[in-house]
Amino acid sequence: MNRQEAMACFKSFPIYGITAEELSGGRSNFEVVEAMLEAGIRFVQYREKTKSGLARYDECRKLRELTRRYQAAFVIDDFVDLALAVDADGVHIGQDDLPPEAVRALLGPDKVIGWSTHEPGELQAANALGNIIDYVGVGPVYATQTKAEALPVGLEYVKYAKKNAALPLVAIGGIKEHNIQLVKEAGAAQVCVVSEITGAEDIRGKIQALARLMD
Ligand code: TZP
Ligand code: MG
Repeated sequence: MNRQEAMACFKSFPIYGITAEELSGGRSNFEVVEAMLEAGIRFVQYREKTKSGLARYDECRKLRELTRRYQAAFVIDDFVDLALAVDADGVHIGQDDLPPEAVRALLGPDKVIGWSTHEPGELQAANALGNIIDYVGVGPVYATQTKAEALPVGLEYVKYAKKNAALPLVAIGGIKEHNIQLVKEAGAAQVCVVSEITGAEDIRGKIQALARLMD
């Protein structure tokens, strides 16, 4: 799929999926992503900070094939080389990764780039990048064990981003069934829920419940 089709996937379902194998109750990333896709998620990010390059490559080749079968977009956190090697649809990068301009130069014009932002200055920087990136991450909205070192930015920043972002946004961080509606009301049309999904006994049921609350 091309960049435009990948962003159509981003917008087509309110929940954005991210892997977290260590928070998946003993299930593999493959099993969890398959359940995400069956429940309707159409944009999946592979986030794996600690496995070897080879283990990541083997896993992503399988996930690429799986996501393609469901016509879902597949992006990779941090590793531009891995994204190119498995023909992923793009990458997600943070403020401390390669700069977006450098990533765009490596990926070419037809892949998606998402960029994490945590405060108004970073959002303004994202706006100034114009067509280099495709969407911004906004968070962590609430404190989260999944990224314990990151300070929560609260709903105020979601509201600021909704008002000021020139690009689509996805809110992330500590979002769960009991608070997702507040995040929606703050202006997020897309929400990323990690551990509440990967750790759910019934992943499909959890995603459907979350999606209903975003209606
Ligand atoms: N970036 C900001 S918060 C976060 C990332 C990757 C993790 C969110 O995980 P959870 O389990 O939904 O709080
Ligand atoms: Mg990163």
